[in-house]
Amino acid sequence: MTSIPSFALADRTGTLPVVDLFNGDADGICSLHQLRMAEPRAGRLVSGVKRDIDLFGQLGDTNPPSDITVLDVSFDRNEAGVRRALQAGGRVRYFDHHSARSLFHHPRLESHIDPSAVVCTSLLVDRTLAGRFHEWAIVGAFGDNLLEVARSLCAQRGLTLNQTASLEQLGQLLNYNAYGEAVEDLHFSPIDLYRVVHNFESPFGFIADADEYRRLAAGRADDQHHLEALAPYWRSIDGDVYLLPGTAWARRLSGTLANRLSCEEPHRSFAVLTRRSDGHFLVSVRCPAQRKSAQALCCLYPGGGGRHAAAGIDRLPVIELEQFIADFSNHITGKPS
Ligand SMILES: [Mn+2]
Repeated sequence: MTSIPSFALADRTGTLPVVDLFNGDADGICSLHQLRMAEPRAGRLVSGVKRDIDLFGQLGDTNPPSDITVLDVSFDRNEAGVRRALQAGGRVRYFDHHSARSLFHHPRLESHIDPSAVVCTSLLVDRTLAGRFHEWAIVGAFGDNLLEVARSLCAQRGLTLNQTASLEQLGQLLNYNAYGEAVEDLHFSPIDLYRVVHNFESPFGFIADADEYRRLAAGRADDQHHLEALAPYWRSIDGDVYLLPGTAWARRLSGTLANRLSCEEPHRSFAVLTRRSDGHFLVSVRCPAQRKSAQALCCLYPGGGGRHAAAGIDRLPVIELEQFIADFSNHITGKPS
């Protein structure tokens, strides 16, 4: 295994405390890993589950001016935090691929933001570093499900099909680790996982030597066993509704289950309802692209939204379950819109 020699070097700016905020998924971890291999700095790490993107919120209000790097969380959701950090006299470096309508200019704000559908944050960092740790950028792209992009980068680099499959699997496993309602649901806190990843200059070294890699693979296989016994709560010709229990494995798999069902039967619609810790439901809906939109259905409910083929509802009250199923049924049997 190849270890990074040392990352406890002096902060380049010399004066400001260093803070790194990163999404807890594969893309966030692979972005920070590349950046800190190129520019080693020891600082405070801030992260969370994949859906926890309000990372400035974790910093609190009474911080000294800091040198803050932000990776793979929406600028729009963190704009206020960026402004606060700059007003306090700090500096902010921002890498992301989500929409940033509120982006502004400031002499101490450096942004690398590109919402194009063929990039992810790991690839933006890769661009800045001129491809120095390209294989880790590819892992991040696989984690963000940019399969075609990542596979063609592997081919350009001359990786074998086996190596390509290994990087794909690693991206998926790092990404799988980020799903849950809270960090307690995850196998590893994203900060701990990042610290392990950061010992490996090559992803192939991590795959070969990291115990965490094996534990993630085993954990995912274990979680997926639960799905074998799972039957739909409600069925019809055009689609099914699944109810998952309020357990950690269900919260880890709920997003990927909906994707998998619609991949297996692309002509049908699916709703996956997972019990939240407050007893209500988190809902994921997938509809065939040529039929009625998942988004239109979810938008009937408060906290609902998403895209045409994939949408969700943050919190569906338990007492609305039967109404939701009736709406789902009407929606998917309706004529194509
Ligand atoms: Mn991303």
